[in-house]
Amino acid sequence: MSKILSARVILSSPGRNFTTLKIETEDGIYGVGDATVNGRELAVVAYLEEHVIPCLIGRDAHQIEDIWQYLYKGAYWRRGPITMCAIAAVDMALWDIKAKIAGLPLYQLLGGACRRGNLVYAHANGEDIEETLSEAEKYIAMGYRAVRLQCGVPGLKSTYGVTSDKARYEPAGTGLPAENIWSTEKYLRAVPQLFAAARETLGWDIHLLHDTHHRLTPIQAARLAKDLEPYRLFWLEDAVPAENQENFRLIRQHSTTPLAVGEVFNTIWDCKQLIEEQLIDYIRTAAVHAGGITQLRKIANFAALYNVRTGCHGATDLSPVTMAAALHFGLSVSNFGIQEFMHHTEETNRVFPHSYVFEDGYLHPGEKPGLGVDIDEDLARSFPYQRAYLPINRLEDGTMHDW
Ligand code: GCO
Ligand code: MG
Repeated sequence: MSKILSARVILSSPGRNFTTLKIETEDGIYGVGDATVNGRELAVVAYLEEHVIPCLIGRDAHQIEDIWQYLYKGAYWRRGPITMCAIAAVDMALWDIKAKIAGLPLYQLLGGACRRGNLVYAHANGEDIEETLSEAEKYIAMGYRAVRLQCGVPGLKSTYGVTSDKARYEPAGTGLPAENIWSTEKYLRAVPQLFAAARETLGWDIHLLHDTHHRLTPIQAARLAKDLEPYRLFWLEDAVPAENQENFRLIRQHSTTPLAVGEVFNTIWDCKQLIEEQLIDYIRTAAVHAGGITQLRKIANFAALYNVRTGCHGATDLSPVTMAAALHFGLSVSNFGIQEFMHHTEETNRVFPHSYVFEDGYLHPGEKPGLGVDIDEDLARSFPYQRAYLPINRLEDGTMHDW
């Protein structure tokens, strides 16, 4: 028994906003969990402070599964990003505590390492093909074996995944949501040209990925997947919005380009049909948005039955705590696929000191007991929360579109 003595939420903005939960036990051990929902941070703060934390005090921190079920079933109002993110933060913090008590890095408790490290992919982007490929070459020179390519679209002022100042891609901004203009036709013409040039310049030894960011209809996505087939992508991500899981059937019928989806999913139910019908190849659910390590393990085990592999979301709005959770989880599951790795800012890394290390294209969680990531609360306080929103997207005629 290791009684939970207290829990608190730390909201800070070291380079961008992060919501972090810290749970302390009566033996003086603490664990941390990420609770960040980009653009809706305060909703999770209120959910945790008003509704979850009062129910945690006095419980046995070791009873991770029971506490998960208590928060999930006990709320009656199941699922959704805010609820599942709050549960996720508790779950991560409790695994951190359990592993610290055991004196082991978390992956050892989850079954031990299945491989030397987690293959990761970097983000290369540019205004045009040339710039994108020269960015990719920089990552390859750093040792990356997989790179996601996102490129400006001729005729569009901006698009998802492309920065104008060559800084780290960070879509959330202060002020009201920025408005972008989108044309699917222009995009569909540009992407195959990018990948044709990429294979010519970068060769075939590097894994290439692309994110469509939920912007196509099923038949448009089928066409893109087919057009990209000759370039042998590692995956095509979020080809269509996935509320309707059946949409992926049409893409599948037309192409062998591997498909990935799931960064906005909250539970195993969001991907049940996609996995069962083998409509996807990679499931991208993240510890923070899909109920923590406890539920990710269930999703991975279920996915393994259908040869679907993992590919956890790892954008910069997921804190180093989520990255650590993903790395321990990834190392311990047999059907690991790849891990997204966008570098956090210097400020973020200082507020969240961590033991994970990049080497030769792989990330390893390190050998520190627990998750191997901490939060410097004093430093966090020096970066106060700033309201920020993700952009919205409109078609050229003004129609609201998926961002
Ligand atoms: C990715 C994602 C991100 C999201 C971001 C939203 O593949 O990394 O699509 O870039 O847009 O996490 O908050
Ligand atoms: Mg994505």
